[in-house]
This record gives sequence, structure tokens and C-alpha cells, in this order.
Amino acid sequence: MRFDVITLFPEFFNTFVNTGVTGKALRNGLVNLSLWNPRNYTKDLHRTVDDRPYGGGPGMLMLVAPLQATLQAVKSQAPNSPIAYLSPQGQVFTQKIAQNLAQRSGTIFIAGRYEGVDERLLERYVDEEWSIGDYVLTGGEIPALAIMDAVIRLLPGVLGHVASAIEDSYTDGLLDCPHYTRPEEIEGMQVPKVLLSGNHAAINEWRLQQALGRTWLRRPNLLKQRGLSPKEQRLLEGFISSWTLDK
Ligand code: 9D3
Repeated sequence: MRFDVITLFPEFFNTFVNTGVTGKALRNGLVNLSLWNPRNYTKDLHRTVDDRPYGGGPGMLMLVAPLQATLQAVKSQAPNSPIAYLSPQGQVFTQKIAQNLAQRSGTIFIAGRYEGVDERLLERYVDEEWSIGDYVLTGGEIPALAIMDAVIRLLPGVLGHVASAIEDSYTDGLLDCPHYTRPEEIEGMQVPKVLLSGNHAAINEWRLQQALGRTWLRRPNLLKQRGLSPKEQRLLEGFISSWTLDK
């Protein structure tokens, strides 16, 4: 898989390239990341990348010509990669979209800065537009990192254990269950007994029940989107009964 990111701030990506699971995937060649700075595709003395909006108002826009020249260079190296613009106006990025991107041979991201880019560049060149949620950032670099991170961890051979990926599929669309490590007691708080029992069927059932219960408490809309099997329904009812008694 290859990623190409068009950005005025390529340094943003240094930590990602060098650290942890993403760093390793890049070092192993499972993923290739090329960074393209439109400033290197300017033709004027001052290497101008921004200009004022027609109609006036605050802020600047990214100039079209440097972006066009950059895109031409990127497309010559990644002719089959769809072009994704990162913007607050995009469709909200989800795990399902991460799974789709993970099936591709590559994606080209345009990380905007300032107030964004000229609409005609979007019309002519951009295939899709993604947001990472309803809050205001200063540009598309962090969204590009978030999306690449979500996609790279789905690629075969990237996560240490195949189990991590399988595990995810059982609990797809649910919040995670609580986790515990040593010691067994902290300031009077005990690890739930079932986790010390060695009974793996009981442990898996407890974890699924906790995941269902926490999703019901904290993110009920996720449950509505997902639906429940009869077993999950029964486990959730059990959670709700004991939660109701606790209140
Ligand atoms: C006048 C309104 N503008 C500033 C408050 C709109 C605006 C322009 C550019 C708001 C944010 C940005 C920069 N953001 C992104 O490039 C971005 C983004 C985001 O801010 N939130 C969530 N997802 C994304 S993807 C790209």
C-alpha cells in the first residue's frame, strides 16, 4: 500500500514514520509514504502558496497552481490512487471507511491549511472528501495521520497477533470491556473474580457482556446501528438487571 500526502508541513509526519507499529510497517516496506510540499512546486521568487479569497473576508486560501503542479507529479507516481481531500465539510471517517481504504493499493491525501482550497480544484481533481469529526483543527495533517494510522493497523502482518484483528471483529461496533493487570488488589479494589478463574468461556462471555453494557450506557446509538444477536441480547439484559439493582 502507498500513501501520498500533499502538505505544506511534511515535518508533521516525522514521528509517525519513525515510531511504533506505523514506523515498523513503513520500515518493512508494507507501506510507503511519500510527502509532497506544494511550496516545492511554486514558480515565483517568494514561493507563494496562498492568496486572498474573492469576495473578501478573513483568512487565505491555498493557491491552485502549486497544488495542480504537485498533483501532476503525484499522479505520475500513483496513477491508480483516488484523491481524498481532508476538510471539515467531508463525510465523517469511520472504521468501515478505514476497512475500505485498507483494500486499496493507495490513497492520495490533500491536507489543507488556511481556510482551504479553491472550489474548482476540488471539482476537477478530488474524488472524495473526509472529515475526522465535528471540531475545528488548524489543517488536514492530523486527520491524514489519524486516517493512515487507522488503515495501516488493518493491513495483514502489521499487528503482532492475528488475534488482535479477529478479536476486533467479534466486538466490532462495541466499546471495549474493562481491563486489569497486576496487582490483584489496589487500594481495596479487586480484579473481577471471573478474570482469575481460568475459565475462558466464562471470561469471554463476561468481556462481551461488559462491552455490551458499556456501549449501552455510554454510546447507545452504536448499539442501534449494530443490532444484537439473541445471545448478545440476553447478555445485555443481564448487565442491565444488575446495573439497575446497583442504582
Ligand atoms: C471560518 C471557518 N473556518 C475556520 C474556523 C473553517 C475551517 C477551515 C479550515 C475550519 C478548519 C480548517 C482546518 N481543518 C481541516 O483542514 C480539517 C479538519 C477539521 O478541522 N476537523 C475535522 N476534520 C478535518 S479534516 C481537515
